[in-house]
Amino acid sequence: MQKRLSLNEYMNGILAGNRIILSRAITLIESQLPQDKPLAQQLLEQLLPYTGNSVRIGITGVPGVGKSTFIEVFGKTITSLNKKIAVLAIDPTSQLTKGSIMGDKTRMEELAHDPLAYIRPSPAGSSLGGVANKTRETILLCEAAGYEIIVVETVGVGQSETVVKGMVDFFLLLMLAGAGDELQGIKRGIIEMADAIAITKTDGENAQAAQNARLEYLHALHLYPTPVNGWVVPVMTCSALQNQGILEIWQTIALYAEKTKTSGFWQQNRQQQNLGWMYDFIQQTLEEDFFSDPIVTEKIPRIQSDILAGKILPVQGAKELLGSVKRTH
Ligand SMILES: Nc1nc2c(ncn2[C@@H]2O[C@H](COP(=O)(O)OP(=O)(O)OP(=O)(O)O)[C@@H](O)[C@H]2O)c(=O)[nH]1
Ligand SMILES: [Mg+2]
Repeated sequence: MQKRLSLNEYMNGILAGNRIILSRAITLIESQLPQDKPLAQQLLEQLLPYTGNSVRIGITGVPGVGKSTFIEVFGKTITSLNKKIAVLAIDPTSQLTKGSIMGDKTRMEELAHDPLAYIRPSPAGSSLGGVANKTRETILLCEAAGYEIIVVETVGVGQSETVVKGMVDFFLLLMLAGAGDELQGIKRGIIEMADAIAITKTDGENAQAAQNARLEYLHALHLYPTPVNGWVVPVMTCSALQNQGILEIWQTIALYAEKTKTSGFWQQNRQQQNLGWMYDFIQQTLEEDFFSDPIVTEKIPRIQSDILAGKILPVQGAKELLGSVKRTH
């Protein structure tokens, strides 16, 4: 294992925008080792005053829609405006998209070498929907390191969208045109979460289909109630390949930030997200403590087989396990 730095070394390195130290700090907070937790916690607490000053953007879309390619071009657009961008790519580690990180490394090659950009693939771990456990903390570290725009990439296949929506300011849904789609298997709830829809790969033969799709999605969006923040969700078209429409998407996000900061929605949303974070943390901690309890670990195999054999009711098994844990909280 890599040697840990001191609290001050992490602090100073991050505040100076040192990417190597930032990476090491993220590794520290992602660590499952109990002895790492106090230092990780202290670091986050001390960095808190330097956090919060970014635009946090979630980007989602079905596998292959073009997320990584989009983020590469989007990222270059941001850095060409002389702004710093961090990309947190969730590695889905699922059978569905195995090896996507390898692909992403090559797809975001140019951005990866940009001194104003930082790309961090995170292991999805076992947490809900494959969103890395520590993505929220990682966002804070990146903010302290001076990243003004933070992108969280998630694969649009499951519950991960809800989780990511709960940690970003703006949620961008990438879609394809002309897939003869009933909204392409994107669940209704995800459309509802979007702050903008971008139809990507609007180039070549796809161009006309994209315009049609745009109208279709606009129509579909009319069926939803207007969002509480008063923002009218735009449907945009873009091509990452031809670098078209990407700057406009950034401008739309910047406009959203401006409007919602003025109205107060931006701040309210972050407050609510912080409450959500607390409740998630409680849930996670209780669950982790429970399943790492030695008595639980010992009893689980027997109770499982009793349930499989129909000897006891699932609730009975659960009660026995729950009852055998010493409460420490
Ligand atoms: N024509 C065209 N092709 C594109 C565009 N953007 C991406 N592609 C192609 O679409 C394919 C998938 O792109 P990715 O960026 O890997 O898509 P992804 O959504 O990140 O995929 P996963 O990581 O597997 O979920 C690649 O072959 C890209 O070259 C575009 O704007 N136009
Ligand atoms: Mg990708």
